[in-house]
Amino acid sequence: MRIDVVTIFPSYFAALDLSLMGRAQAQGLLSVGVHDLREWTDDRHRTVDDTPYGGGAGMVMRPDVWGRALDEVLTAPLPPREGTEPPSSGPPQGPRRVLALPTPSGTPLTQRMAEDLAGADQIVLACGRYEGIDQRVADHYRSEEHEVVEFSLGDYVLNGGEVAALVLIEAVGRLVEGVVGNPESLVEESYSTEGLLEYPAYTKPRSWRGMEVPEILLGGNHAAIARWRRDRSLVRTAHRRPDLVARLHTSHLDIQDREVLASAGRVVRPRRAEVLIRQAREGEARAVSELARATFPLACPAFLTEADIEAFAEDHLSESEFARMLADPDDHRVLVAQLKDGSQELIGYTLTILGGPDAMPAEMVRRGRLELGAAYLSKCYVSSDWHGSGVAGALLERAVADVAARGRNSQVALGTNIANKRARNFYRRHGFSLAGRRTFMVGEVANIDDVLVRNITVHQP
Ligand code: JFE
Repeated sequence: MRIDVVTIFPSYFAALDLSLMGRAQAQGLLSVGVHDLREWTDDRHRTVDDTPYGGGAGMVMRPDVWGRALDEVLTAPLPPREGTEPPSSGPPQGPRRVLALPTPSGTPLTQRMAEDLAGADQIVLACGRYEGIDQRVADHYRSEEHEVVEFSLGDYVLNGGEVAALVLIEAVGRLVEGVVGNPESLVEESYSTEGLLEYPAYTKPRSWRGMEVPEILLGGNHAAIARWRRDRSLVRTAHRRPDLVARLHTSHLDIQDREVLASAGRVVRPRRAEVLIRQAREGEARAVSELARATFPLACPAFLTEADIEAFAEDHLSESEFARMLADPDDHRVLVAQLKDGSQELIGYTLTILGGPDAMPAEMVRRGRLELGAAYLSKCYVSSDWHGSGVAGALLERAVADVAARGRNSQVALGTNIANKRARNFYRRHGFSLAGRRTFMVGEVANIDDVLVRNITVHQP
């Protein structure tokens, strides 16, 4: 590939003789020509700028000087492309020459653009200074023979195009075949990591200034390491680049991906949303009761009648019952997941009972292998519109962390109907294991639950 740069500061480009770019030039993979724009001036003072038509601050670069420079550079003969035969039929194909103009008002340079530009035969970079180059220059060269790209690096203002040109040359240059010695290190971009930020990297020493390399990276469990790295990528992306989360292909995200994103406040299914997981406030008894009544029937076994369900809701899920619990945050922890949109809708909640000898239903304590004083996760529900979003897993982890932070309990226990396979898998994935069974009556019918427990100090998400 041939790269030509036109600038009033050729010395900026000395950096291209170093490192990878220098070696690529020595090997003939890249050929870079740097030209001083002032060679194409025609006055004693070698003038390249003038005052702007229409008034305003600063100076603008003259199109006539640029036109003479670019005509010459864009028509210079290029060596024939390696490994390609000229087409035996059809119109003769000229080389692909791209004129690239750095400007703060250009299209932000992306990896995708760099990949595309790596297929050009020649890239000519026209580096402006002052307030930029007369617009007619870009407009003139946009034609059959030339592609013109006006690009920026991002939303900040530089003093001229030189630094942006160096960035483009490096981003494109390393994609040219042979420039990067180990092509594997080009980017590990599969369709599943596409659009995510990189996970953090660590090397020796293992302990540095009191900071340890994450334990998981020291073991040989490659699947666990891959999962951990993916979680770190997801959390970073959610926090630092919400714009990237908004463009993720949600079909490439598994349920744990969704849970990790939801925990970081970004729900991607069934529709993208921002979500806040927080403790319920005292004034919210009505809203939480409504959510509880709407979600409770979803998890009820089929043999329960509507009357049974209604009676249960009346006794346990009423506004006054939640008002009582919300007034007692020492023993009753209610977390809610709330949409951060105009609706402010509550879409999920957990209820955990921490304290006292009667935290746990009596039949669970008798039947299960529970430590006395385990916290009881009584409810973990998400409204049906948001099933599969990851919100339930995010709520559950937050509820367990909340119990851990209170410091009174070493376990969290819960009961889930033996027929509910999805719930069992969900809790297993979150570190719960079977501790026993319990039977209790709902109206006339016996209901059998698995009793599941998780030790809150062991498993960290
Ligand atoms: C030039 C300048 C104020 C230009 C025309 C040429 N991402 C990015 N930021 N800044 C640039 C690119 C850039 C590129 C080329 C440039 C800045 N300037 C300075 C200053 C307004 C301008 O508008 C001249």
